[in-house]
Amino acid sequence: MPDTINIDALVVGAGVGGIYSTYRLSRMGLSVKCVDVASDVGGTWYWNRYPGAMSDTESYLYRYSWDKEDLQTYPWSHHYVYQPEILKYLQHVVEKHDLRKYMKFETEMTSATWNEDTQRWIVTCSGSEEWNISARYLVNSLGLLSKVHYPDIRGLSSFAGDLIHTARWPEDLNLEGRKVGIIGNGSTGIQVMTALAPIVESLVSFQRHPQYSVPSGQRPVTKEYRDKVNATYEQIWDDVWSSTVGFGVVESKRNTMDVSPEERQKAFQEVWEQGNGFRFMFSAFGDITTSKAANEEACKFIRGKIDEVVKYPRKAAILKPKDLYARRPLCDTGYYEIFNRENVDVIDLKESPIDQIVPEGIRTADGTIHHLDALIFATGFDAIEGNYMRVKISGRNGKTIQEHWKNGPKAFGSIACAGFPNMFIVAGPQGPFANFPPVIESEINFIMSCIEYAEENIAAAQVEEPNGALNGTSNGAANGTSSGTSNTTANGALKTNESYVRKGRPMIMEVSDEAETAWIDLCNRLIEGSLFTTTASWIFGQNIPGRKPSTNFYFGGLKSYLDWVKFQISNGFPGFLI
Ligand code: NA7
Repeated sequence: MPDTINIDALVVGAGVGGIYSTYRLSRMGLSVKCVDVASDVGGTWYWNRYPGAMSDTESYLYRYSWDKEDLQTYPWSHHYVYQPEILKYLQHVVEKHDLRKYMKFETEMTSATWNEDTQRWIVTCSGSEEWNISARYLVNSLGLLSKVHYPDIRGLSSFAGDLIHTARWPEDLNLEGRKVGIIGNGSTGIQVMTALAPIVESLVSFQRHPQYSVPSGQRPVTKEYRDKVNATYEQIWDDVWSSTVGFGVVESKRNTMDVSPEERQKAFQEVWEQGNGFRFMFSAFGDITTSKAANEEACKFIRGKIDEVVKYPRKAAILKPKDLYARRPLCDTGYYEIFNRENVDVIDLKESPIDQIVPEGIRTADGTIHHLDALIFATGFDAIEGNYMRVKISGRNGKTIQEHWKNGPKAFGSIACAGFPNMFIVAGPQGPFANFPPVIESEINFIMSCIEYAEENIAAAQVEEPNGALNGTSNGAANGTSSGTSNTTANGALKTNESYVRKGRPMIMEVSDEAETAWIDLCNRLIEGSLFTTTASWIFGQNIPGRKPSTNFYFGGLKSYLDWVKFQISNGFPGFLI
């Protein structure tokens, strides 16, 4: 039996969310550990190393807002950061704030069980060595887009060449001069295809639904541009916190059909030239995602661009989407252009579906065998709930997260679940549909407010302790009888908490069923009228065959989420049965 390590807080996952959670908890004076199954920090950016992997948020916003000095000084080379640069940035943050000492890699949480007697989470971890951890707080930052999804295609394991998922890209893989096939043309697929087209012998995209994509506007960052960003950073972040999608783009209120066709064309052309998917969807007009007529205008414009760019009419026809422009908006660095190359082709799976994967490649329903040396799956993720379903997390009365989420994943304010005391989720279900880094920061700030509230209330309760066992000082200097679990900090508050826990009356934060249900109802109401519901994607969990669609995001916008969080905090956390 491995020894049990007693700490205040365990963070699971060392990606963008896990790093910031570890920073906040350690600065609060709590004893904290962070585990990750990977061999280093990075989360999404540790795993997704495929060629062309890039964030589609402007670089100056694809970072933490809380280190003002770093915002001014840390370099970035392009308007959109590529994966190696993002990973380097995250490693830099960890080093700069000395967080590595709290982290343990190649360590996977296998179960987490709430213990009613001790009011603690008992977490088992496997990896290079087995660990049992007993923690008062469990902060899961397991990743929203993390569990890889392979579609169930007949014959998949029979393929004789290299079979690769984009999120598990082998470091030594060389595709130069090889015949490559790819399934999946979402954000990932279009990035990897654009990067591979010039180096492979042939590239065939096996495409089910074509997608709308617009130019990203990728280019190197000039000194003048960087100076301008630095000079206005305060304003930039203020604008993000008061925006809907947090992408640093203008969010128009103008209706598409209120302007003349010429003006409409001009507005679309302007955002097309500036680049960025979220800009195209939200800056020219304000009703692209809510009005079918408006949406059709955007569709017509992009289809026209595909016709202009792609010189082969057969390929252009396959690449032009027929459904609405209502998935997460994509942007690219020359995706449609690659189809002008002789070595790049696209197969319409609607016309001729994949019959089966065979050792030499893919056989489509028309009997053609497409010979391939390598087959890439850019087929996305079992998003949001995927990583939670494979861990046994048992809350109050032994109820598991699988049971709690049997009708779809749900979390109050995206951070906490009813029946799972003192457990928090970063980037859980029903978080704001907006730029991930500011969303993750906002959710963690909310989680930390909950924990701070609990900690402060322990201290207050001690003052009232009748038997005088504790000295009752507000800074929490304990009476020295702590069980010694706090070996990382001399901060008195920590020892006080430990003493209090030992007395059997720990402070806990637990969301009520009613509050959780009310949040889900609100999220359901907010998607009424949204065109996003008209297309099947991971946003509603529909990319996994057989899964019931569920409302996985809060579509009220980042600002309104933050206003709601402020209300929760300033009203003493009404959603919690404290
Ligand atoms: P996505 O956006 O979920 O895209 C997955 C792609 O894989 C999409 O084109 C799917 O086609 C395709 N797919 C999945 N299963 C199949 C089968 N069985 N046959 C053919 N094609 C299939 O994942 P990404 O990794 O691109 O992006 C995920 C998020 O990461 C993205 O939104 C960003 O936030 C970052 P379909 O459209 O379902 O026909």
